[in-house]
Amino acid sequence: MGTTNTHQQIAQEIAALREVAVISHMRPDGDAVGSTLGLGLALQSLGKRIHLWNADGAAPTRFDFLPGAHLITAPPADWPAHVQALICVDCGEPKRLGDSGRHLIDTAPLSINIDHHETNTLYADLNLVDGTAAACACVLMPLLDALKVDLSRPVADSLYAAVSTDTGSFQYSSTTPDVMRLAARLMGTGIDVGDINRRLYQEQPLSSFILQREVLSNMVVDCQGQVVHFSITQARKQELHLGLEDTKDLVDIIRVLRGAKIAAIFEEVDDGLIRISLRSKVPDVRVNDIASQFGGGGHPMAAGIRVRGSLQDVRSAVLQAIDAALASLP
Ligand SMILES: [Mn+2]
Repeated sequence: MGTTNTHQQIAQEIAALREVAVISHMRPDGDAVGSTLGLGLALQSLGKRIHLWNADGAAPTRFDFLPGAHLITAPPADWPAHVQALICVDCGEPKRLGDSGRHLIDTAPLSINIDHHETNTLYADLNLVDGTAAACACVLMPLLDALKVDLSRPVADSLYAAVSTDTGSFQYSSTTPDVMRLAARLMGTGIDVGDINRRLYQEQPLSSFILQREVLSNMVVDCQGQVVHFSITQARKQELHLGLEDTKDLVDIIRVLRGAKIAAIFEEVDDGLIRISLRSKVPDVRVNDIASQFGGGGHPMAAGIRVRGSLQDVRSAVLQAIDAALASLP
């Protein structure tokens, strides 16, 4: 386990490299994709050769419009000898890189971890982690400054999408004055914020409506309205012709219920693997503490778990832990 380095130290190391790979966590969200592209394109503008990877082998369709999104591929099985470093973005622990990514981090000549997960395990040779930052892109920005990157519109597009998505369109309490100053600075490059927001939030495929209908019909309100949750089996997803990407932001549909403190989604992924998304709406209930009881992690207000077991068993165990957390509230 490493320690945290400064922006200047990391910038100095990166400045000396000619060819680097950037990888994010699997099932990438806007911050993962935006940070990958923002950093990648910035390094490219400094004359470096870049490789952009994630375990899914592409950016999710909804981020297709970001400049450079098509450059993202699956990581190779073995470390390419000519690449000098692996930079991980928005990834709290190696297993979230996927199997090849986890292997590559051990074989890369230099690994650099740039992240904002409070639970980050400082798994790389060099680590730049700020657990209080609203998005990984917020940690990247001072690094790009230290590298003397000339902020271009493509870089600003990506970083803006990253910050916007990780702050729930600047709605979460992580939206500090510094976040708004960063957003203003990105907007100052001339990016089209109206267009980015339309593409991010107002272009949903029909499958997402089918899923929303399913969620609204089957959500469960528990604990005198303090908990709202929804479960979906593998079989039901197949009946509805839903893909992996479709089930991403389900928890955001139910978390807006008035009076709910915790929202949870229980999704059967495959062969007895259950994925759980947890959201808290009150700072007193830290869902990353609940997630860590089941081997998961994340942020105090947003966390996740992947665990083996039956949907029923896993759900009742997690709901019990949520119950206990709520019962311990003052
Ligand atoms: Mn993030």
